[in-house]
Amino acid sequence: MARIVIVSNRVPIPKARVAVAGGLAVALRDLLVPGTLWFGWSGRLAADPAPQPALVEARGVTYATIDLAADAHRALYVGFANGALWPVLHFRLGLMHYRREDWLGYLAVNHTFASSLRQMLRADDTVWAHDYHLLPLGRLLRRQGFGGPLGFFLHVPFVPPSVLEAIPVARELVADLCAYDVVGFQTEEHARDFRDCAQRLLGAVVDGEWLWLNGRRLRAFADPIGIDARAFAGEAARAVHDKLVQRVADSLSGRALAIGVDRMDYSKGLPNRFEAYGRLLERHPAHRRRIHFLQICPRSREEVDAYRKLRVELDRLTGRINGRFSEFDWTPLRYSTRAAPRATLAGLYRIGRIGLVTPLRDGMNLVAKEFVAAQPDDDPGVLVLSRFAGAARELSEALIVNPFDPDAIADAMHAALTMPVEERRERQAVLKAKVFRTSAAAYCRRFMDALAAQAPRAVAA
Ligand code: GDG
Repeated sequence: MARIVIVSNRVPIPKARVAVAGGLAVALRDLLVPGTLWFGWSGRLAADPAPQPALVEARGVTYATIDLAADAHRALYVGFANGALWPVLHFRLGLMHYRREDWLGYLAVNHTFASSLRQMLRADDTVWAHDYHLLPLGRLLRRQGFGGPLGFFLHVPFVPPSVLEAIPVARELVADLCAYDVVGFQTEEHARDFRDCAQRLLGAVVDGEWLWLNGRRLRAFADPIGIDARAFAGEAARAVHDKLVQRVADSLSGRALAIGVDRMDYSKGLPNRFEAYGRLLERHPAHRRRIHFLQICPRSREEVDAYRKLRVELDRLTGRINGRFSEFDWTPLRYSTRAAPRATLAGLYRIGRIGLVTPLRDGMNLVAKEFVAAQPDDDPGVLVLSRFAGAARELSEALIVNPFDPDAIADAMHAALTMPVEERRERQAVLKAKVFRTSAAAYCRRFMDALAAQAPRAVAA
């Protein structure tokens, strides 16, 4: 069997004898069989990084990482990927800070990645690159003579041509994606937006999920990412005995728990969610003293200005809500910027009466799926889900809201708090079946099948 080579910005090297922890490593677990190679950045900065990757073996998988110079990392990560590309791909043109030197730095790091990886590649390898840090990698690998199957998966949304064109290198980015054989997106809407961009900016010919460009055919399709629902549900059931989960459960004193879990990111719609909670307490005073809202919100990308501003904004809103509604023995909003251990998180979801997932735009949003997987069947909680999360395409039995409308979120919270248990069970049964069906394993299998079906790569138009 051909070797699979995974490429991502960060590489989750497992610690000895510790189970795979989360994120991409969980999603790709089925591919982490002996012989697989995973390549990317070590997470370390070095004054003069060596081009040769450092190798670590764990359970037969080779993890190959390189260090980056501080200015290269700044241009790639802070400057272009998170300062320009992330806001554009989340429809936030006003937050885009494009600098030509960042774009050139982004290209340079992709070049370093390609050269360093190229030394390790065999002719029959299958390469699967991940996410918006690595759009040009496939083209650069081709330029260096790699001829094997090349796939790419975009974890974040894609945008229509009229939005993408705001970034001065829109054409280059679309051309870079077209260098792959298969490009996967979270939803059909994102895949269609990409095909539209390729048609309008490059003159590609679109035929269903296929694109013809310069005599080559590539496929751009939806492959929604899933979670390992069975394992997560088990973890959630066991975590009810977790000390911290028990302490939180005791502290509720019978009140309902509304829970939100998000990296602190402006795409997650946190200020609107906080405001919605204030509206709920204002418009439905009966819920006062009967609910706690716990927002877990680990800090993220603090090198980027917009993220620092968001933190100030959330501190202010928390103070305002608690100042206005608190009673001497009741604090309505608990807000933590520290990350919780994964098992604790699973247990907290399980005791949650409402899961609040209200991003303004999100590729998929795994928290929505984790919340569903964690719920007990007999007395399940209710998921309140933004229509602009990729997850809403699948999880239509959640209470779907427009996250730009705090009153609509407040209405959904009220509906969740007053929903009869029979209706909650019915919704949960359908949601759970979907989350178990669209698993991480199914996601990997679909992508690998698509990549295998693309061979032979070059077909005359
Ligand atoms: C990108 C796309 C897409 C969060 N806080 C803690 C914690 N988490 C975990 C969650 C979840 C993951 O992090 C977050 O995943 P999301 O999907 O919600 O969001 P992004 O980080 O923005 O991910 C997104 C995803 O890629 C996958 O393709 O769905 O649209 O933006 O698993 O549980 N985990 C722990 N402590 C925390 O405090 N342990």
